[in-house]
Amino acid sequence: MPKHAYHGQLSVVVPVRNEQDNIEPLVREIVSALTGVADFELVYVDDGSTDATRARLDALKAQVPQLRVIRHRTACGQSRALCTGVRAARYAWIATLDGDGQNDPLELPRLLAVLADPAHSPRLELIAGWRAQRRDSTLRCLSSRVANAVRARVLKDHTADSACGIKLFARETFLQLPDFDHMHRFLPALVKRQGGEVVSIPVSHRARLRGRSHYGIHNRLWTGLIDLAGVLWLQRRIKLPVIEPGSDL
Ligand SMILES: Nc1nc2c(ncn2[C@@H]2O[C@H](COP(=O)(O)OP(=O)(O)O)[C@@H](O)[C@H]2O)c(=O)[nH]1
Ligand SMILES: [Mg+2]
Repeated sequence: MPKHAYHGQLSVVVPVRNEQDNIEPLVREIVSALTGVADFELVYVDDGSTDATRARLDALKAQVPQLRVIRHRTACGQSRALCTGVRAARYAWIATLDGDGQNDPLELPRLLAVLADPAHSPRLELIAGWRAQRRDSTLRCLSSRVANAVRARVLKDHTADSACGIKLFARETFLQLPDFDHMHRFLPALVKRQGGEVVSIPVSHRARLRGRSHYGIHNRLWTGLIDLAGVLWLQRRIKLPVIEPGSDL
């Protein structure tokens, strides 16, 4: 029996900041991708957007009964927004994807199929998307490739694309992870650190059609290097007990 059983119920958490024109198309795509596949709720976390994101979400709630909206009064970053959504989620398994439409919601049923396969390991706690063909600028693709190579080498997390926005994971697992800004880029290493298994699945990736990216070289590369050192330290400072059978848990 897997530690975190999947019973066909899924919470989809989408962190967004200033994505007004991406809200409606993506909500509709997610609903159509999951209808008949899972019993789902859609939790949008609006991280202090200053555009019409909130108004668009509120307007959609009347039409999409699965939609819940949580709003941070001021921006606290993507990791915190994800965390707020996971805490609020009702179901034991969480899917997340970028709110800008770069991840295709049709990949969600593919990730769920991995989970539904009875042959998967009982310790499988994270299924991570892997953008084999990124649709971003040459500079972004190149910097992502270098960052992924350095991270995989330093952390030995055996993950090709740690920061891919589309992922499926056990809620309880996520809630046990260390909580820091930018932690969402290190989920595979952090899940493995506490004994969970992770698989990467190649997923499609799309160009951003509306709005613009929130990350640049400064907040991706330099912050990323500091975070890498932090995650390495966390990896070295964990001790996982093996609980003796017969213990009164
Ligand atoms: N909640 C929250 N979400 C963010 C923030 N920055 C980016 N995002 C969301 O994270 C996703 C990916 O961001 P994006 O700027 O497209 O990054 P890129 O695809 O890596 O260039 C999108 O859904 C953004 O709306 C933030 O500060 N807070
Ligand atoms: Mg993007």
